[in-house]
This record gives sequence, structure tokens and C-alpha cells, in this order.
Amino acid sequence: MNAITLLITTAAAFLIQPLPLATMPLQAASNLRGAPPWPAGTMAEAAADQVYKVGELVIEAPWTRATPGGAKVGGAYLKITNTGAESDRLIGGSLPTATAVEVHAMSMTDGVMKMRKLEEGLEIKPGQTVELQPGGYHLMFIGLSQALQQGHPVKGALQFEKAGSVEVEFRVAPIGARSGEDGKKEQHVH
Ligand SMILES: [Cu+2]
Repeated sequence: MNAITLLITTAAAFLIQPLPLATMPLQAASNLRGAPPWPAGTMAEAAADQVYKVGELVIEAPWTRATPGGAKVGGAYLKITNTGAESDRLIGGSLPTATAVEVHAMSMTDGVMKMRKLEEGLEIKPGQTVELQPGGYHLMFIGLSQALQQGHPVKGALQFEKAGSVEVEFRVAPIGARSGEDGKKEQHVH
């Protein structure tokens, strides 16, 4: 390759490359215009089929919330339907970044929202659908070693008394998702 060819090649490359680079900001801008308030990643997760089955149990849409810096606990929610003829119990679970996953209930006592661990687990009767949701039954991630980040799903497992263990993925919603009161409710009281 002589000096002239090299010069021409360099010039050609220079001519070709700036074009795609120049169009990029335009594409990004058009994506933003049509974008929903939540980031694209979150929408993709929401659209994903979050249905899991173990034995006669159907688990739907596990989700949790992003944790503010340093928070060691987080609530997680999902829906469980028992399609079988026998009762079963959600007794716990696991998450690689948590030291424990407990089943909790919430109740109002003297105007104060308190949560307690369900030592016997949460019963799901035949034909029943139990929803774990903010302000009610929930899974509690204890001793989180890593912050939960919005749009970054986390893999974990649920443990049932009879059906056994099932791996699920928890969608991570924004801090305070569902209710502005969530932050208060999440304060851990044992
Ligand atoms: Cu709790």
C-alpha cells in the first residue's frame, strides 16, 4: 500500500463513518419521543410472560422495588393460584443477594402498620388465588448485600411446603412503586 492509497482509504473511511454517527442522535431523539414514562427495559419485562408453575401451583408476576442506597430489606410481591385438590403453603424462598427470604403479613395495630413473619407460612387452599401485594402479604428480602435496581430483574426461588422449590424472576419496579406510602410501609418492624 503506497502513501496515496493510504490517504484515499483514510479519506473514504472518514467520509463513510461520520454518517451513521450523525444519524444516531436523531434515532435516540425519536425513541424518546414515543417512549413511555418507564425505561424501555422495564416495558420489556412487563411484557414478558412472568408465569411459573410448580406442581399444581401457578405463580404470576413476581416483582419487587428498587432499594434506596444502603437498604438491607425489600418487599416482594406475586400472585399464587392453587389449581390442585390439596392445600399448600408458601414457606419462604431464596435470593442470591439476600441472607433470608421470609413470608410476612401486614396488619394495622392501633393505627400503626406492622409486619410479622408467618412462621407457618402462607396457606393457599385448593382453587384459591392469593395475592402478595403492598400493604398485605409479602415476601421479605432480608440482609440485602446489593441494591435492587429498577429495570434489572433478579432471580430467586420460592419454597412451598408440598410443591417444593421453584425458580422465579422478580421484576424490579421503581422506588415507591404503586403507592407514595410504600416507603413508610417498608420500614421493617419485628
Ligand atoms: Cu416484611
